[in-house]
Amino acid sequence: MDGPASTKSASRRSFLKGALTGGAAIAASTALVGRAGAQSDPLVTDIQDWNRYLGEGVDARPYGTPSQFEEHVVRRNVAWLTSDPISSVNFTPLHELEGIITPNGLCFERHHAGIAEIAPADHRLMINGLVDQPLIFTMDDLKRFPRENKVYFLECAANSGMEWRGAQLNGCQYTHGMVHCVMYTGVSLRTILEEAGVKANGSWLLAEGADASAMTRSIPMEKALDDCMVAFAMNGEALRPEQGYPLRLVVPGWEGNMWVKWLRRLEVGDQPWHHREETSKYTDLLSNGKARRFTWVMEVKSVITNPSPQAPIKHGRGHTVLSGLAWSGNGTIKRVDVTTDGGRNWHQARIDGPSLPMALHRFYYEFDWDGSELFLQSRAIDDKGFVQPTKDELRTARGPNSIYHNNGIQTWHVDSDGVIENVEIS
Ligand SMILES: Nc1nc2c(c(=O)[nH]1)N[C@H]1C(S)=C(S)[C@@H](COP(=O)(O)O)O[C@H]1N2
Ligand SMILES: [Mo]
Repeated sequence: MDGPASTKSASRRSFLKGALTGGAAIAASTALVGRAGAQSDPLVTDIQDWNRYLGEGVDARPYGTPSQFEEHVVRRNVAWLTSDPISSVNFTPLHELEGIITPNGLCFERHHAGIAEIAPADHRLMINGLVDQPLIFTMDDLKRFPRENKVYFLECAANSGMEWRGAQLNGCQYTHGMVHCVMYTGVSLRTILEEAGVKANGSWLLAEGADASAMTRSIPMEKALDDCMVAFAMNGEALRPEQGYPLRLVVPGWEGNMWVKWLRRLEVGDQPWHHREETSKYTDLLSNGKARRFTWVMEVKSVITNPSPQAPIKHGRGHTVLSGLAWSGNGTIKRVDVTTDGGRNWHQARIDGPSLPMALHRFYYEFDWDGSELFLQSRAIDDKGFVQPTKDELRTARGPNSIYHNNGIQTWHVDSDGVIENVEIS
């Protein structure tokens, strides 16, 4: 790397320290990462096409899409996974995203029978079972109830599932990309249930989707009345078909498979309907052959999204921004620690942006890379005091046969060229 940014890392380190504590003014003469000699750069001195010709008018892009230069920022799937029963899944490109909100077109998708295409005028939500009055709502009916706006993450219980036995997939998109976080608009489930009147013995709720899988999930009434929603919008616009248009269930902090898409029926009962569900698919098998059931909360977890295998360090040594995501189904993230040397030294990361319960949190750690090999890890702690475990701790607790609910600490190995690989260290 050329320019002043690559010289004298020691003095730059002290500059950085000053900058971060508000003392930037004193070091105005040494640019942090800028370059000298910009006057000889043709991109600065010459007239460019975008400067010379008129651009497209306001009628050219009635629904905007990202820049042509961002074409690589897409959901991706893993070919060898698709013949498996846990098929029909693609992954959020976490390493390309900023902040805490996932753009609608990049939210990972997981379907059991593909995307149902439903005209909102033809959609109905029915409530039956142990209620005073069974009811049917149209979408227009639902939009006459008071609304709420809430930001939540949704994580599939199978996220990081391929990583149980060891490092597998090379990129946080694949190891951690079955998570997204959007602002939902909808009606609280409590409002809908109160409209129908839940009978005293109504302790469970069955939620059913209108897609060809007719997916159903049992949800304890306590959770249903607490913070669940029936949502019709995400990030300010109607739900995307992939995410359950026109209506989906939102079950904050709990595993993704309960968030029934294309929601068409809610049945109140006095016991769970587990015999009708594919519980085996979402049950953690312990080494003694017993199943770990009723594990609905997605526990505290984090991952460094940059640098990472799909986002290597290309700028060489010097000022480096480490960035990542942390979340907990139990509440907010109180703290994230990061290490660059495989856990010998931990540093408290800076959480930036909103800290909302059961939503993604964005963290940063700025450091001066000396070009030596690194082992990057992050470890999140939530506001209930839960600490993200190591993968070894998880395996000791649950044995090697688990797939679901892997919230273990992820390690990225950075070599001296800045190339990054998914590894495990112990
Ligand atoms: N009706 C219906 N709802 C569904 C599913 C489905 O296949 N059909 N998949 C579930 C699973 S396993 C997950 S992880 C989430 C994924 O939500 P997303 O596609 O919006 O990311 O939806 C859940 N809701
Ligand atoms: Mo899932």
